[in-house]
Amino acid sequence: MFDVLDQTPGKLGFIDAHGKLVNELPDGVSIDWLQQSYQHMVRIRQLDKKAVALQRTGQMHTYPSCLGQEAIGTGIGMAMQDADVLVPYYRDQATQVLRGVSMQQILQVWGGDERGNLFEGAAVKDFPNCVPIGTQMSHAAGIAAAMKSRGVKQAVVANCGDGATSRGDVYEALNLVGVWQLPMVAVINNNQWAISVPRGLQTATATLAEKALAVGIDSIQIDGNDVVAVFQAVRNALTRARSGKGGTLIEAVSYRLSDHTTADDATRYREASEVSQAWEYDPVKRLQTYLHELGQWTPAQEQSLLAEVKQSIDKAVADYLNTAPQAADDFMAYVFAAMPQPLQAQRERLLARLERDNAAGGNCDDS
Ligand SMILES: Cc1ncc(C[n+]2csc(CCOP(=O)(O)OP(=O)(O)O)c2C)c(N)n1
Repeated sequence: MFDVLDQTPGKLGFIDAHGKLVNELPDGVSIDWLQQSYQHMVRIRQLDKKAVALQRTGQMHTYPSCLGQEAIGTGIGMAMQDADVLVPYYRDQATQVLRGVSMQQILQVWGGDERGNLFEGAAVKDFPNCVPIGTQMSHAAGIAAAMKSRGVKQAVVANCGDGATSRGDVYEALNLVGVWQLPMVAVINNNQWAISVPRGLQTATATLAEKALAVGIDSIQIDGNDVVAVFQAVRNALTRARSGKGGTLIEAVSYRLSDHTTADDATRYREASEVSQAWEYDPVKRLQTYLHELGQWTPAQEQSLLAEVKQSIDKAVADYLNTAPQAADDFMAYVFAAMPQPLQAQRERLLARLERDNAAGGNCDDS
């Protein structure tokens, strides 16, 4: 069962689990690039830890951790251009922050405040977080179709988990990408588990990348814990997509080191030995080891990075906790350009009821 994280021959990788170079680094991957990517992965790991702590102390709703997936999100974000569009799933925090979404906005979304999904201040035009499994793939194919019909040199990146590949939406989207040659890069974050369902019970194929054969698009399986492999595969796929050569499916092999969400307890269905084995493939540690052995990352640099990251996360948390609550009727505001009459009537009833409850001292009257 747990054999997919080893170095499968043919899987694209540059820096292995021990922090050793196994392939020549691609163009554009300098020491500075590696240090930036490393720093970002550390930032996201710390943000993730803080989000879980906020949930445990009643200051955050259900949160999907991206622990162990930092290289996937970072590699994608480093490869995308501003004009490209990200259609994320709920473990894409690392890409979103690289795309200009603030850490406060990330916390806001998972704190139940949809205004975090407006991404105010971000230069890019990405899509909001998607919780229904796999639906973002169809949205992305639609956006890619619009780009193609407008003749613009842009591409879409959409991500999903391994479990999502068992959903019709994902096949339908990929089929469209193939038949219409759409500029879309689909990344499967294969973290081995769909809540308690292991990868082996999701699908009978040997790899998830080979699902691309059925729809006639290019595909590649990569080491999803190697930020360089993710960057190189996504950058190549984006270049192909922007130049009219169609879509690519990338299977990024990784492992979910956390519970599925803060509402889950993975110890009920997963062996501790499997998780500790997976930690040996930690994407953050391997890049640190590589840089350290080159003399390009010191304990002093690590300390100052952690101090700087702590300061920026503390500020994001304070801003998140101090944000005035969202208006109660806000959730009705974004679906229709002009609110239909029945919804307008419901909105008025809601507002009248809140006014009544407030006048009664905040007691909710369910009658
Ligand atoms: C359409 C739909 N069905 C079911 C769910 C409940 N659900 C939430 S996460 C999840 C598993 C997803 O697994 P995977 O695609 O592998 O992504 P991962 O969470 O492991 O990253 C399910 C079934 C949902 N959110 N949407």
